[in-house]
Amino acid sequence: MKVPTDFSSSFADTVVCFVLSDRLIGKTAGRDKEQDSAAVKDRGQTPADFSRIYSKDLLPAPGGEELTRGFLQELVNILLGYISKSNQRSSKVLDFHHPHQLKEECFTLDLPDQPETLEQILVDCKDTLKYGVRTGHPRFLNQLSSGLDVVGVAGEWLTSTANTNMFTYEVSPVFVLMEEFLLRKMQSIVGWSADVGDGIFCPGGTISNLYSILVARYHFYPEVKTRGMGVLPQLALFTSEQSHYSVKKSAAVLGMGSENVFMVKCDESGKMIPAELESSIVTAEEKGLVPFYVNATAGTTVYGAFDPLKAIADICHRHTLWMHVDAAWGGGLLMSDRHKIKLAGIERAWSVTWNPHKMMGVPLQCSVILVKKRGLLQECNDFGAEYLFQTDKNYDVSYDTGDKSIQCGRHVDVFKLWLMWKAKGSEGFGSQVNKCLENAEYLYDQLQRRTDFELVLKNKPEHSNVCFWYIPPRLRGLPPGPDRDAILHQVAPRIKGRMMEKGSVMIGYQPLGDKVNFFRCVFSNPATQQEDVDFLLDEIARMGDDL
Ligand code: ABU
Repeated sequence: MKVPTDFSSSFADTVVCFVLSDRLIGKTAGRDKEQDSAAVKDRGQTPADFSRIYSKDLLPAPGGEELTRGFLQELVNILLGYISKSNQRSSKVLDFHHPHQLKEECFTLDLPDQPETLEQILVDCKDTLKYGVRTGHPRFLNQLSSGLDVVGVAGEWLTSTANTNMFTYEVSPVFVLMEEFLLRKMQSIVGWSADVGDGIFCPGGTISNLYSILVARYHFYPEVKTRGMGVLPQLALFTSEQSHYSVKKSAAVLGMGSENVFMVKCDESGKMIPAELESSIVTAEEKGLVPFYVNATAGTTVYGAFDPLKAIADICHRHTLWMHVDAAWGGGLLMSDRHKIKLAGIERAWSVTWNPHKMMGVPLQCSVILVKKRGLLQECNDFGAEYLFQTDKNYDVSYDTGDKSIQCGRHVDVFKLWLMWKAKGSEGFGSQVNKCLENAEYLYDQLQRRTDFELVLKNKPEHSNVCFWYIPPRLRGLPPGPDRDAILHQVAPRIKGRMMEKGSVMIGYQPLGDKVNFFRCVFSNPATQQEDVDFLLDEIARMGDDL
């Protein structure tokens, strides 16, 4: 929404106008004018009129403290309104618009040559939230990462305020120490002894998995760093057919070729079959390839399956292969005394991916690669840029950990996790995980009882993923087969589309193997309750009754 621009004056050459900004309050979604006025009175403050104030009037402008405070307080009000609404079930999960509608009717994406007022900037902030998706809403069940943790938000805001870079202790002393501490804590939870282990925070699970392949290759073939792939044999990697696509993508990125990733068969619940891994290794060798890396998944993306880590570790040990565990999704279960048994054997991995931004509800992004062999990340990736990693600094330069990374500049992802961990304790994270899995069990029980739904997997879910079909009335009498499947394939996307347009709930769907489109419900949001599960099933039935 565009606020008319008044370029006639700015704060610097006008009288400070400490009256409530009618234009801002009247023209934005969410709270109404009376609510905002009342909130202002409650605080005993009078906000600035931002219609003639520009960013240049804020700090570091001389005397800009009051305006900066007023501006940030307005922003806090906007965020608070958003957070409150996100927790109200009467609010929509999203206010869906097609891309052309958003561009033409809701938003001006054009960037101006002249500065716009802070009133406009605050309206833009409100509108950005208004037309986005409320991933913290209790009925957002679409993605593995969800939730809206207030302490996590505080951590992210503080991180941006500090606006620093993780590459050196020199510019990030506290965050570098926090990262080292958190990595060791997570290594000990994985089950590694204190004297081994290394790691780094990464921009997401795909990059963490890429690191695992990078260090594995370097471990076996350190010459690759300087001489390239031409001096290496044709390498083979192994992962299950239900694992994340990032393994293939990484093999492509790293010059090994996605076709040299062997997709190992899974059982009906989505777990890698160890005997199939063994025979894939033999097949690769017969083809003249050299196996070096196995990815086992702890919590597959669709079914939430846990590969048999001990059996896979035995095979890796026998063949001297690097064992990685992609626990991006399942790693959070390590925080739960009730559920960590599902990852038994992870301590035998040589590297582990674990995304606190998934099951632990930390704001995106927060992903970690843990590597058992200390120093390997540094050896594999360092180039010792002399302008950054000087060796003659006035402190212990082993804390300049940035050269372990394939990035130069690196965002501070650790602080929000550290702060949330302080605020919840390990037990708090454990309870959060338990609650999500209880929701999954409740959904599974409801699906078993209802005749209008069919479970994709008959067994109780191991993780918080529950996969199912809705069967519309006209399909209920039809025998299974291609005719029924052709119609059923269209049901989930059509119901999802209707639910998005209504804004009532969001849930994912996909086909998998020979199975036509089915819903995948995942719980990682601590706000979700059993009443939301009931609502989900009833809403799907309402939306799909005529299909
Ligand atoms: N990196 C996997 C995320 C997939 C999902 O949220 O559904």
